[in-house]
Amino acid sequence: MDNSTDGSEKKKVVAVVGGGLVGALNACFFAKRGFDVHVFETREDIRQAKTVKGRSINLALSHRGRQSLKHVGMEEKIVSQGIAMDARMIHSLNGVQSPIPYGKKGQFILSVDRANLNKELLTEAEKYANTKLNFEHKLQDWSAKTGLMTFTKPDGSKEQIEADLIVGCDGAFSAVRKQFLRQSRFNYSQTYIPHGYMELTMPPVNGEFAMKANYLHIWPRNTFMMIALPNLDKTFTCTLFMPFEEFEKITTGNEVIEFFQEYFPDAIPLIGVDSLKRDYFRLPAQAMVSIKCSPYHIGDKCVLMGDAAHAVVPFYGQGMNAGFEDCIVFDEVMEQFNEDFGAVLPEYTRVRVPDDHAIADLAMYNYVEMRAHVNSKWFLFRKRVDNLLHFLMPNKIIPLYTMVTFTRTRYHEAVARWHWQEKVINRGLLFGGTGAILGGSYLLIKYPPDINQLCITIEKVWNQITPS
Ligand code: FAD
Ligand code: EGU
Repeated sequence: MDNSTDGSEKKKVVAVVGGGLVGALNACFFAKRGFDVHVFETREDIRQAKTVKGRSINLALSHRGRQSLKHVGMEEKIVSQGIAMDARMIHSLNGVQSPIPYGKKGQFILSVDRANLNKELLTEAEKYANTKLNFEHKLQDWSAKTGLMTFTKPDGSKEQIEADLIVGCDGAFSAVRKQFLRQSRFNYSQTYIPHGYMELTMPPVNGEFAMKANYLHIWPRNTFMMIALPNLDKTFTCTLFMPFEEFEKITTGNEVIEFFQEYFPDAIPLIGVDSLKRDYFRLPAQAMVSIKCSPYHIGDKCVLMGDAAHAVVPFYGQGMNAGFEDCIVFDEVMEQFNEDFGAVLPEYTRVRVPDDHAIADLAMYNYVEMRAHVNSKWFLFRKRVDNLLHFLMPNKIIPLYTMVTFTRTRYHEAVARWHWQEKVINRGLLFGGTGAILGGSYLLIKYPPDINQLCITIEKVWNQITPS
């Protein structure tokens, strides 16, 4: 970059630690502002790697994530490589499948391939002349006083690098965050949930998707749950969630089949008996952790974003979306405070912490809720009641997942509004119920209704609560 024209000093150096989803996207945001951007990533370049190891194969991308991609001109490209999911498909134990739309026509979430998304974002970051990607650079330590970072390389050698701003996007087990733990007044909490997850692949049948493609398939069975998202190669990636204790109880191929026979019988022929017996033992179940901390910054030197700042359990499909939204929020604060890091960093912490903590709490709440009493009947019932209330009072009652998934309503405001709605609904049920019975009877006697009009209204309501 040539900054000599405006007479100001050299553009500042921003070190983005972590070239995962949030790090790669963030590099684009900083590069777009003209900073000298250096990305440091432990792994080799995944665009050249033969196999990409890592968490979860596909992810649900929704509005917040898309808006963020749009800021760097990547929305269209990523959306075109995703598969739209217009509804959930709820699988009952007896094999019946019931769709529950996410919203109106044209409201959908996308199933995207994690590795592909990461590759595209790295390639986009690299298009800026002022960006340099450094692979096989593992941050080992850094000094909060001087900002000097130490990286180790695969051959064991070390490299020391300085930057004006360090952006920690190095995931849930962040090395950047280690220095924060030594600061006074830094709050930190982490919780591992008793559940683990395991991914299983459902192959195509005669070259076609084994189940309906444009759905997020869900098998809700209280303690046990499975979900499946479609991939471009016409496979589904099924994710089985259950307590580690239960994972460990199953030790033979036949026990795997018996377990599926009891809880997910319709999935057995689709995954295939032999692959099921094999794949279950290929990798151990993976852990899930929820991490909250604050503040997100140290002075004018360092800031945390993405999972490094807030790992959430995946029970709202929002981890990446929230991390992507972090990038927009930071960019907005940068605009507001003229890229003055000393002012930007505290303001970013101030505005973002309440929202990230809110989504972490919501995801944990939904985990507890689903495990406690969500079977397929309850899931269908709750979503239909939500949709009915929204249909009757479209401006007053908006389902929580709608605010979370399809708007950029601040997460903490969505939670506050949800609490308010629940209050209104409960009062409505109490007073409205009694009032409706009394008032309704009076009106029915005084003004006998036109039976045809009544039937049309009842039919509309009925259509809302019963499956098509
Ligand atoms: P990561 O993706 O973890 O990337 C961190 C990067 O930093 C990695 O590349 C790593 O190699 C690198 N790194 C680590 N340490 C160092 C170091 N010391 N030096 C240099 N580099 C380092 N989110 C959604 O929005 N929708 C979903 O449907 C969804 N489903 C999920 C399902 C499961 C089972 C799980 C576990 C998570 C899911 N998530 C989902 C959450 C999502 O995966 C994360 O929120 C997202 O990956 C966070 O991105 P990140 O870049 O912050 O961290
Ligand atoms: C979990 C793991 C359905 C991908 C939460 C819904 C998820 C995803 C839901 C994973 C559920 C649960 C929502 C979306 C999404 C639902 C949501 C969960 C994607 C409340 C790859 N969740 N997920 N809620 O409403 O808002 O459909 O691993 F089963 S997308 Cl747990 Cl919208």
